[in-house]
Parts: sequence; structure tokens; C-alpha cells
Amino acid sequence: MRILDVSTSVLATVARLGFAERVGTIGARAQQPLQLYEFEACPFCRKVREALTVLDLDAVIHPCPKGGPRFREWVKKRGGKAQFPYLVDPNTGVEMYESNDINRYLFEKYGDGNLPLLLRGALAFPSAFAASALRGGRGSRYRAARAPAKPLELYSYEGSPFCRLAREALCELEIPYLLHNVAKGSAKRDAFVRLAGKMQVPYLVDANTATSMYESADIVAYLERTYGS
Ligand SMILES: N[C@@H](CCC(=O)N[C@@H](CS)C(=O)NCC(=O)O)C(=O)O
Repeated sequence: MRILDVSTSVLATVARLGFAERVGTIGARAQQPLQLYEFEACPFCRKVREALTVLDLDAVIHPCPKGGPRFREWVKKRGGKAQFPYLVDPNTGVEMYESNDINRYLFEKYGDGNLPLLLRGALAFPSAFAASALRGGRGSRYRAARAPAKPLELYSYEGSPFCRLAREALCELEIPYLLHNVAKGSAKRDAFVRLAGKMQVPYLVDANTATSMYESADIVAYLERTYGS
């Protein structure tokens, strides 16, 4: 299974032409992390996660897999419907649905206003959809899990095939986490290396158990063991 997981995750990155492995032109910085309600398999959510990577922004991810009891309900009450992605920007009070609107907002507020072609061109949706299809629905459905007392933290970037495997597990188990995007060119890489020891992602920090680790296979196994049921 592991070889299949890794190879289909690599293909998902290829389907997006290797996008969101590198930071683009950034603008103003967010004082507080953004809040994103989404699920890993959703192609619209993928485009927003890519925007966060390219803009080098951190976000608290509230996973909303189908059947998830917690954050889906919150979005339904807050915005009026269960549609994802849903962005909350605590810096400005802005809250919105619609991936294209969210990305326009993000690039205007935190970039140079110019959306990359892969987030607006004719290829944007079909290739984002293909990336999800290649993962065969991973990161779309809730699996019974215990909620952690405090959000976890994940160092990651959207285009990394290995980070995707860790995010899928966090999503299916509906575990909220602070996503630190550290793509190539990120200003946060030096601080990350000082914290963790070397530049390798995914890297998971769980303050609930005083645990931190590299390696996607170990992270997935840890999450299943600790929070899965
Ligand atoms: N036009 C919207 C479409 C969003 C959308 O259709 N999202 C799907 C998931 S891919 C959804 O929320 N489905 C309802 C559900 O998952 O219950 C956008 O770009 O954000």
C-alpha cells in the first residue's frame, strides 16, 4: 500500500505540474494565521491550499471530511451551508466561500494581486480534480477518531507528495492543526531548521503528547495509533 500511496501522491503533484512547491511573490504578512475549513480531497480546497503555500501563509486547518461531526456543522451554522473551502481571516474579519473569490482575496491582500495561471487558467480545475482522483478519495471521508485537546502543528507544503499523505490522515481523523507552509523559498525555513534539526517535511508536532517527528509513514501510523479508533 505504501508504494501505491507514494506513487499516486507523486502523480497528484505531477497533475498540478509541480505547482505549490515554491513560494511566489509575497506581499503584506498576516499577523495571525488564517483559518481554513476544507477537506484534502476537494479540488477547490486544493487550489486554496496551493495559494497559501505560494503566498507563504500559515493557517489553522479545520478538516471537514464527509461525515465529520465537528467542523462541518460549524461551517453550516456560520455561513449557512456545508460548502468547502470556507475561509476565515481573523486579521480583517473577512469570511467567505468560493475558492476563486478566496484566492483573489488572498493574492490581493497577501500577494501582488496577480493569480498564477494554475489558479485561474482553463487547466486549473481539471488538473486539481485529476490530482484528487489519483488519490482515490483519500482525505474525503471521516473515520471515527478522538479529538485532541489542542491543535497539532504540521510543517508542510502543498506540492509535496509526502506531506499530502500526512494531511490526508489528519483530515480523515478530523484533527485540527496549525499548518506551517515552508515551501522552497519560504522565509520560515531557517526557523524551522533551528526548531526541528533539518529541512525535511512533513514534520508533525503534537503538544498533547510532547511528540514530534519526521517521516510521513511514521506520522500516519502515529495519528492512527493516538487518535484513530
Ligand atoms: N464553487 C465552489 C465549489 C465548492 C464545492 O463544490 N465544494 C464541494 C467539495 S469539492 C462541497 O463543498 N461539497 C459539499 C460537501 O462536501 O458536503 C468553490 O470554488 O469553492
